[in-house]
Amino acid sequence: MLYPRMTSSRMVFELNGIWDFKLLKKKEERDAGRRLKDSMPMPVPSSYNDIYPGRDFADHVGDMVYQRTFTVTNPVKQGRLFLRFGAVTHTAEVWLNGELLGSHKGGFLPFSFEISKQSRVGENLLTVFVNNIVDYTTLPCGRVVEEEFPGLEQRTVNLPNFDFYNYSGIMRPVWIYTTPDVYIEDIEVYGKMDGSVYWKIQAEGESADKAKVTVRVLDAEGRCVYTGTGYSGSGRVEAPRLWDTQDPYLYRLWVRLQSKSGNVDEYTEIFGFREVSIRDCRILLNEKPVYLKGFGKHEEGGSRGRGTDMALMTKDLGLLKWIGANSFRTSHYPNSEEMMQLCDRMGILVIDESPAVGLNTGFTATGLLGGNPKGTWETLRTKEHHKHVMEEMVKRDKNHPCVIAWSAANEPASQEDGAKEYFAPLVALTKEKDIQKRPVTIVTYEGSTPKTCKVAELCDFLVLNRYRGWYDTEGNLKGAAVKLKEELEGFHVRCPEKPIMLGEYGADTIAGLHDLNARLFSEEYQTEFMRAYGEVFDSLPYIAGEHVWVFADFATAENIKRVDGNKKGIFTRDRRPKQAAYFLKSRWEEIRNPY
Ligand code: BDP
Repeated sequence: MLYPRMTSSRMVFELNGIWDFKLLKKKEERDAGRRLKDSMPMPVPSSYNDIYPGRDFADHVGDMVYQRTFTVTNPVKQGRLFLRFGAVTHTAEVWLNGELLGSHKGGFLPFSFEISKQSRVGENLLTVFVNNIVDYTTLPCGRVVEEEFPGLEQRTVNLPNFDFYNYSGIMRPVWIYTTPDVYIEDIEVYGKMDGSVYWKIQAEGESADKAKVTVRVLDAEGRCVYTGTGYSGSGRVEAPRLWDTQDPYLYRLWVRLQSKSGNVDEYTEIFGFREVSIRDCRILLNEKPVYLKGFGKHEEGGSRGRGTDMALMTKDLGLLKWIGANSFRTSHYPNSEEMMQLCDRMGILVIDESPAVGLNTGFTATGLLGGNPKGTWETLRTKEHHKHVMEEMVKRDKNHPCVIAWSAANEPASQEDGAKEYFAPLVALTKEKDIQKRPVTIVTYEGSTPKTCKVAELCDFLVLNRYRGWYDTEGNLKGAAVKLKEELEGFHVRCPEKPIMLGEYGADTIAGLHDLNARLFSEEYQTEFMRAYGEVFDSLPYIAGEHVWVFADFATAENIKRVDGNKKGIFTRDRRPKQAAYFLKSRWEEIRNPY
């Protein structure tokens, strides 16, 4: 799916800014064709939750509505017009001038509608109904519970099956953009180490299959280094400058499509020449082993919640560089497109994770919110949606050189019967859709051991989340290290060829709390925790990476295991370093790649 870009044949207009907003009561009457009454101003993009005070406001369960007008001018009406959302969490129903355009399910991926017919020159009324419920059909998963207390009104509560606040709303940018009648719908481009470049163009419009396609590969200075023709094909660039973490050199594929009737569409897609592979317990970038150093990372902070914030995302990647990290996992949902573009540019490796978190009816990270005694895979109804989401994610992110692997899920019930049957088709589909055949993984939790895990063989590399020394063996890091090592050895025996990395390990830490005896919650304990895990990794040659949980403190649902959110951040929520940041910085600066 192409990012909206201005080209010689396309105009792009942002619809970001202050929209009208209203929370809707159950069964409240709606009229998408009229201006909202009693609305409040709401910034887009942002999560709506923390913008105004009030617990009922922030924790609203169900529907809300966003509305705005925009003006279309005559020149804009010449070609085709599209409306595109970066992400609306979790479902959106979109109306223009009182006509339903369509709906979209899944809160972290883009979608668009053609509005050539429904839009008019002059003022247009755009209305978006948003629903934020998570249940056994959505990704992420949750439960809806009707709470009843004598003498009180019934109350609907939505219990997330995951450990992050259920931020929602129009969280990423909104645009309208034009294209000619016959236009480029999608581009796939892959550059390999030997300079071979493969492309595939998808076009739409009358006799689109008869249009003439020209492609050019441009280097970073804009010099043309290859020209080709055809909807799909391959060519070769002499001695390409490869993309890697030290030198994230980017090329562009310029595409020109000329229809039979003579209309021309142009688009330029960014890509890099690089290869990812796996061999002998190693993840290889351009045939050289790369040890992954970094974090699981939430896309959030401050009063905008998960709303796209270019300053915050750039600062975060600057901090990753500062600390000596080279990678992160987009835990637990695809991050914004702008973030992926920035990672391409700054040379940060990304494990791109789907929003499939909480697929576990017997477990949640907080140990409090889950709890359905029935088997996960008989209970959940996410399978078809999950396939759709994996396809959408690959479609959106396929060309990014920064994406080195796909994660199909975080901490599913991978030890339960039915897990293999659930995930095998998803892994196969992901591979089928990705011409680069990037590695696929399923991130597993401690309930899924070397003996009980049912999905290890499906994964190209194993990513394990472990909290020895925190959720068990707490305060006893020597004991924790023994347990951790035993388990890693167990997985290595089971899958001797596969790289193994930690996807999460961490300890809640209150910034400013110091303790000479390195007790739980102190900055010293977090540092010692990192040291203990580091020693285990260093003693096992098949460990291919370490992702600490978590980059920065983050908001969660209210519960007694969280004091003002999850505090396992190496940085605070406002991005100040805790003591362990300096330990990790010196450790990671020592671990040179390739190793
Ligand atoms: C893991 C989850 C992560 C949690 C973390 C924790 O993958 O989302 O935030 O535990 O407990 O189980 O901090």
